[in-house]
Amino acid sequence: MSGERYNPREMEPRWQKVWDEAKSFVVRDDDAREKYYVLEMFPYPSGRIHMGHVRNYSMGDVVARYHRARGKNVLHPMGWDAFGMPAENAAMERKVHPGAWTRQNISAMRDQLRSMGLSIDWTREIATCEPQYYQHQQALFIDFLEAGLVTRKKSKVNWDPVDMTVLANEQVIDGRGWRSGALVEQRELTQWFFKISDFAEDLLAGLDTLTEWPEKVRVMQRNWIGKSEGLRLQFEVVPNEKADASSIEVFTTRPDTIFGASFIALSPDHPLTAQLAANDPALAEFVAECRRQGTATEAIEKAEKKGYFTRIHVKHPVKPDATLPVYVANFVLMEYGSGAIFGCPAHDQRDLDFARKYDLPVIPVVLPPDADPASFVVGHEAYVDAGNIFNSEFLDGLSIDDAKKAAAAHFAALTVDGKPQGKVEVNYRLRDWGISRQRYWGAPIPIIHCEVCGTIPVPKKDLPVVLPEDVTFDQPGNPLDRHPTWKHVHCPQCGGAARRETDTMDTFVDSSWYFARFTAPDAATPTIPGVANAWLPVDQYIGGVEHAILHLLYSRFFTRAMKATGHVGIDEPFKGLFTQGMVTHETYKSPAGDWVAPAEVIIETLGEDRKALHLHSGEPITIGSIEKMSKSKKNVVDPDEIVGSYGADTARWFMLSDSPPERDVQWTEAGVEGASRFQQRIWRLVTETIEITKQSAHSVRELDDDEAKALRKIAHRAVHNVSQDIEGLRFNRAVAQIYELTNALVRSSGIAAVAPSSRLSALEDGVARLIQLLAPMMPHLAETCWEALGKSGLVADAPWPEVDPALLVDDQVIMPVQINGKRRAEIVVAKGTPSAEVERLVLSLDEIVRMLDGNAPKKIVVVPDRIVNVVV
Ligand code: ANZ
Ligand code: ZN
Repeated sequence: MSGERYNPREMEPRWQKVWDEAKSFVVRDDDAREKYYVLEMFPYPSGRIHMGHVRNYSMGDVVARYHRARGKNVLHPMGWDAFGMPAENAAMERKVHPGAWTRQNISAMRDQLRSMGLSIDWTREIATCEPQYYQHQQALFIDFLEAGLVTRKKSKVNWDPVDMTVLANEQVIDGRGWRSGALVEQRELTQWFFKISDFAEDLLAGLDTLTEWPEKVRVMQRNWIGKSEGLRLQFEVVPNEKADASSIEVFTTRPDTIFGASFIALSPDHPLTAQLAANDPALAEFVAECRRQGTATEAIEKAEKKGYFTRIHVKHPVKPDATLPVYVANFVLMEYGSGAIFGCPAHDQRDLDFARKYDLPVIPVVLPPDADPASFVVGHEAYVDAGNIFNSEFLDGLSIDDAKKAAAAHFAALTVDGKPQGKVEVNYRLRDWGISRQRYWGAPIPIIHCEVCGTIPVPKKDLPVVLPEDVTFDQPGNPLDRHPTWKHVHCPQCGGAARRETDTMDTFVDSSWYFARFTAPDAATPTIPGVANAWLPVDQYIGGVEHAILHLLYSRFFTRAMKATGHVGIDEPFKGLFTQGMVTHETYKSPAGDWVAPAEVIIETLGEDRKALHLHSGEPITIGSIEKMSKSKKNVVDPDEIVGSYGADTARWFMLSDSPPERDVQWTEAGVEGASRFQQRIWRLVTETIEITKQSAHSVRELDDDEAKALRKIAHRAVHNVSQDIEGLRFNRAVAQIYELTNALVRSSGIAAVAPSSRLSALEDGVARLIQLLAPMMPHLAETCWEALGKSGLVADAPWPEVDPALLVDDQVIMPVQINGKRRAEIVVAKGTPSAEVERLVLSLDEIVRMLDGNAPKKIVVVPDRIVNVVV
């Protein structure tokens, strides 16, 4: 066997079959061992896996295999986020049914994932596009509706004119549809909403409990929820002919700046704006222009600040003789606060831009620390930081926080129009979640519209509401709506003619509870609460940071809503969250300026110089920057090809080894080759160890010599460190530890061959440990080695190696020896060696003897276990 190369192409499928037949990764609920649930974000079945998947699932698999070896009952499932637009686009472009396209992709990607040797319980596989899954989502919808967590309301929506569907605000990027790139329009539609805003405070408070989440994700969620505490403040309108309102209510978080107010601005959608526009065509035109700009928050924030002066005024609430002009402004949202603001240009950048444009006063009222009140002015930048209030009469000298309180108290005691002038209020940026989509390939919303009875939920016994198969995609719009029969039904309440809801659910709904479904994938109800509660929360969730806001927030909402409706007993779905970095690659361009795929490029290396040529034409290729792998730049490598030529273990190893998992990793040919060589090195070490064992079968084993003892220490330390690194998800460091152990073992295998009697057993033990440490990362190679070493059973089933704590203690220390402050030598001594002994050793060192030249040193200072200073 020695000398033969390890052949992953032969061994990998073999072990996959063995694991399958042994049902190694099938997990049971009634297992008494401690549970551990590890989950990677499930993939969209686009057709092929990419390197980002390889990285993501390799990490998850290390965690899963490690915890199994630690004796836990590990749930590690896989499924498909299978609804969504691309399937419908394929239907339109290629005349293939979305279901057929999706299922075919799932089958291809399942094969690819299986070829990676992932320790997944495939008996729990789910696809969100199957009625077996979405019928339970429909049941959840009905339960949420009955619990008051769903509403139907008319609302202005972002309409994607190309995809012909409603988009969530988050799906509008720079005023364009996230998928189509089309300019988004505003439309008013009746939509279904999940009342996520009911949970705003709870979702915010819950973030504090998620201590195993990256801080940056918690910050993003906190900002998204956007809690602000402020004041609703009434401004009395100066009597005029135009408006019949006698007061305007604004929402402000900065009542402390009230003495710096210089204008009022209304939203274009404010009722007073509408009233004024009725008699003011120029204003009406301004409002129309604002509407074209879009409702997406991002669009509003980026647009140039514009306003229209209504020619009405309000009384200044704290300067008796002053008034403030009232504008309509494009940056004031109707959906937030009261749809009106007061502007304080000195301390708000938006207000400042606006004031400069319309020549309004800029009155500073917050004085920066150390600034001189007589000379402080605001130029092009608003002052938004801390300071003390000035120019503000009864607020002068107070801190911002104290002034907020004082202003709130002041206005609470006054009245305008019979209402308190100021009322404290908490606002959230978080809006309700509109889930209606005018698409075919999604879960039908289980509702029936009856002219007599209204909107009636489909009775649960009639679930699932299944998508019809016979649909056409030859025109834009919703195929469900134009299907000849599907929507015509009888009302479940009165039996009269009625109409099915033809909207389907946002695909984010599908992914908001799949982690719970995995705990009972075949149950007749959405979950079996007892089972779900035993498995949940997910102990470690791993995925891309692009899902840091929406998917995670929706899942957190769903878990709360499922708790409210009795489906789970927990609040937070994911105890630990890890967001991995991306996979990058160099980019290549042909002389004509076209992107060239890495597979078509030959790199020639000459010293530091690298030259690229086209594989077929031999044309010179320009090597460009390193970018995230993407089809558009063609800088992708196909996992299938890598697995085909190097094997899955090599791909997995490289994905784990090269950078910290939260950072980007650059895919390089050299890196993969290094990983592949390492694989052969391990195999050589194993076969050589077996060889030595055979040859010394008859020699008597003696006690460990020093070399053997040192090797055992290295091996035990490696087990200890790799365990800690895997638990801390520092895979690259775990890999580095394994390299170190391998080097040590290779070194001593040479020595053991010469002196097997006192060293062989330490070598054998070290090699066995090495294989176990490798098993979560290179599982196929590890099984092959385990078998060759004559170990019983599968390494996948073997318990994680124990560490002897005695072998972890460092009982020797290296002490540097300095002469007159310069390091000249070092000594190795047992820990805790007394100073007198250390002195004796130092004075016998060759270097020291030479430098003292027969003289006695002036002084020797020994810092025990640390350092020795000799003064001459
Ligand atoms: C006066 C003021 C002075 C403000 C100042 C800020 C700074 P957050 O923290 O996000 O809640 N605002 C209120 N309603 C708004 C709306 N519907 N559309 C656009 N802006 C609105 O922001 C609250 C602040 O945003 C409020 O405090 C208000 O401006 C503005 F030096 O009031 B402020
Ligand atoms: Zn009816």
